[in-house]
Amino acid sequence: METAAGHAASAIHNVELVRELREEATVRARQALHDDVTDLPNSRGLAETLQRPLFSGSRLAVLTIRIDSLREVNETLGRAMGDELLQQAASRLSPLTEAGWCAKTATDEFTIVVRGGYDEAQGMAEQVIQAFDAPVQCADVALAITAGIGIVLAPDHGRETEILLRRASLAASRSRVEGTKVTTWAADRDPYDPQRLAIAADLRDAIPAGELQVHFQPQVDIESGLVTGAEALVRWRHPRLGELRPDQFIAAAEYTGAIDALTEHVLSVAAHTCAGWREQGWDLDVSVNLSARNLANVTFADMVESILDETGLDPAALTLELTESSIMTEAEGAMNTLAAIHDLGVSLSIDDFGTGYSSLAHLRKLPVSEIKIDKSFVFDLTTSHSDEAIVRSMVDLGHHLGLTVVVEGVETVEVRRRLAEMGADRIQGYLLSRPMPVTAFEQWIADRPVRMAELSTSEAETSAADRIADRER
Ligand code: G
Ligand code: G
Ligand code: MN
Repeated sequence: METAAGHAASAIHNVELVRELREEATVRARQALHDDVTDLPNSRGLAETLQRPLFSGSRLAVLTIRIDSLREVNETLGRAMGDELLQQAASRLSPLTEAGWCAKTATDEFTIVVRGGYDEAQGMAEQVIQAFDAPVQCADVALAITAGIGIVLAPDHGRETEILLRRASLAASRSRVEGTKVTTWAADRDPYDPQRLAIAADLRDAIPAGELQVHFQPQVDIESGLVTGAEALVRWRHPRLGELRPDQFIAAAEYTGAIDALTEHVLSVAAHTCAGWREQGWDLDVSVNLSARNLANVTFADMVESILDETGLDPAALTLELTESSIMTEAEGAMNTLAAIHDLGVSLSIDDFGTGYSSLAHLRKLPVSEIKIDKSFVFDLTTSHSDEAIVRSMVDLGHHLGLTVVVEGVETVEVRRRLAEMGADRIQGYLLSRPMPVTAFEQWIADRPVRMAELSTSEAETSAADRIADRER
């Protein structure tokens, strides 16, 4: 009897012991997978969550958000305030995605994962920026949260959480270094990346192998709605790595010297394609991106000239785009090349305008006829007073200098409307279309108003206006 009672008692005791142990194990497991300060999953917790979707090859966008202001808050207001800042940041970030998909992956870093690719990543980055728009209230202090965002895409940039997190974090640091809000990880800019060297080596054979393709993104006259031309954008169908975007290989092309052949290829495809459009009566222009290295090549202008000869393209229909920084760096030789291009009757455009340091005085000296306002100023045009003021003054500045003002990154009807009010000349952006292969471009254009060689302008304008009104209705 006594032993039975004793057994019963120790059985109860054991049950409790087991329960306590189990609870403690759960707490420990939770701690191992969670961050103390915010109670969000840590990198190990995130790795567990992502294991299955990554294994099955799901497309995921991973955004690492580095809180730049944390350090200053810790140092000036103390750790407790820093923790408070992180908790508030966590409560703004975690509702943006699925439960468990927002993690605290380092002392000053959060990581958000969403399903999808580049566009979903950009969309989420915008939501993050908005979430941090208003300062957080910690005790009695309003603290601004400043952050840099780094993006990686799975499976393109990696299939393991550890690699993805490292790359996203690297991209987030670049955002801070370069003063951009959002940076997508790029193989050719990752100093630790073995793939970068492979890409550089593969590039030499890519052109003869026909792996480089040229996509076209339309540009439209903002007033008439007429399609006026397209920007040619290179794509690389890598046999093993899939479709690569220019930011994954242009830098490699520059340092291996393959950029000359690459530019020649893109230019020749673009010129040939555009000449074909013009033959069928479409009065379209084409823009091609150059890199700084191209200008340093003394035979570059000759190459452009022979492509014009071969394709029969009117030089006035060709625009070459250069970034501000590429014009500024290669000083001497660049100026000669620019002058020679200008003498051919080819137009020059300053790409990503507003992101470099070209002085007004310098701009005046260049044979430039167009500026392209960088998309980073355009995305928040209707919500940010400073972006709106910047774009407005860039439009005015361009017009004062007698330049055509093109605005890229136009994604919404509201932005287009605002730009029309500001008097911008032409727009390009996802609102019209993404860059597309030439066949898709020609289909796209088939049911839109195109600037025609024969058609009188007023006739074309009427049909364009009607169509735009129809679309907006
Ligand atoms: O869509 P998108 O990813 O194509 O372009 C990314 C960047 O790559 C842009 O800044 C664009 O200027 C650049 N780019 C696209 N095509 C070319 C090209 O043929 N040559 C050079 N030098 N840059 C390009
Ligand atoms: O730097 P450059 O102007 O050449 O950039 C062209 C790049 O901009 C290409 O990568 C193209 O895909 C991208 N792009 C064009 N329009 C839009 C847009 O409306 N939104 C976004 N996010 N990117 C755009
Ligand atoms: Mn461009």
